[in-house]
Amino acid sequence: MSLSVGIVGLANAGKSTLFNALASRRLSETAPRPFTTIDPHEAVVPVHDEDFHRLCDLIKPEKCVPATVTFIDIAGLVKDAHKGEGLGNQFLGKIREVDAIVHVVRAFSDEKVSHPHTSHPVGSEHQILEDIELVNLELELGGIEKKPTIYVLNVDEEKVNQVGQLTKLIEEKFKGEVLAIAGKLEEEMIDLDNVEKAEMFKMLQWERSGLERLILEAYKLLDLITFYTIKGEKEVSAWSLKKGETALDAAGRVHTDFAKKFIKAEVINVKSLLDIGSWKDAKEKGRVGLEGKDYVVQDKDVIEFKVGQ
Ligand SMILES: Nc1nc2c(ncn2[C@@H]2O[C@H](COP(=O)(O)OP(=O)(O)OP(=O)(O)O)[C@@H](O)[C@H]2O)c(=O)[nH]1
Ligand SMILES: [Mg+2]
Repeated sequence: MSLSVGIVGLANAGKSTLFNALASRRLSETAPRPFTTIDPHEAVVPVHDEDFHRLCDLIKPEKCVPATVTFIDIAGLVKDAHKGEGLGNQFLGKIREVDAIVHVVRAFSDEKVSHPHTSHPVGSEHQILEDIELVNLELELGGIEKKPTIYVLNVDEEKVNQVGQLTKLIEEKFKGEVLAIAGKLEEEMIDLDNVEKAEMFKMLQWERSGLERLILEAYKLLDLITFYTIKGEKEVSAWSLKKGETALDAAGRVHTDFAKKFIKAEVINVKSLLDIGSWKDAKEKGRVGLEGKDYVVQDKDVIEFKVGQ
């Protein structure tokens, strides 16, 4: 299971720009005209996870498979999309199936990029709130049930740390999480290597990229946790699970057969395993727990499933 997130918003809000940044590739065309995106695009994005990287470094398997989030970029919505205006309506079906919505809101100023309808100054609070209302109304009229939503304010880079008030207002008014992200800058950073990126973050006084914040927020919003499996020296994998789900659910996530033939799960927290240094030592020290199918999986558990024939 990869968590799926649909990117919605008005035409020209910067959806494809954000999508490309997430995908680290320019999969969707972006342009300063509305309706640049016609066909929906999907990108499977690995979840950044320090512990997972450390676990891979420790085990050194042939393959490391991170947990992923699938993002779907669709055509921009316009007023009366539910009546068939514009293109976005055709793809609302895609949004029906996703676990969460990222609602991109234009908050950057750029005269070259037209806004599809507003009579307010672009970048003003009025325009931003009106845009959100309009898109939410179209989603509702288009028959999309209310889903967990992250509002992404697509801001100019110097505003990323300066929209606290507006963030609060939107959170209260629309009951969703709000993140300010400089979409264009994040897209431009696709071309930088990790050292250059780190320098850039330092200069901008960012702790982490907006994209990482976005994925973490999606995890939080959907109440997800991560667990890890180690398959001999072959494969270390990270998986997502809903908080409160059991060892049996986790087994089913890895393999339907694992759930059917589940006997026991050997479990250790990743930090303990990293401290101890090897599975064998951890077992000898009695630090690996033996759990039944009802065990509630904890965030960052490393699990070895014991299954029957
Ligand atoms: N200055 C500035 N321009 C941006 C930003 N984000 C996107 N743009 C520009 O705005 C234009 C529209 O961006 P897109 O990502 O194509 O917008 P979209 O929401 O996918 O648009 P449609 O597919 O037409 O609905 C492009 O020219 C982008 O380069 C930003 O943060 N700042
Ligand atoms: Mg687009």
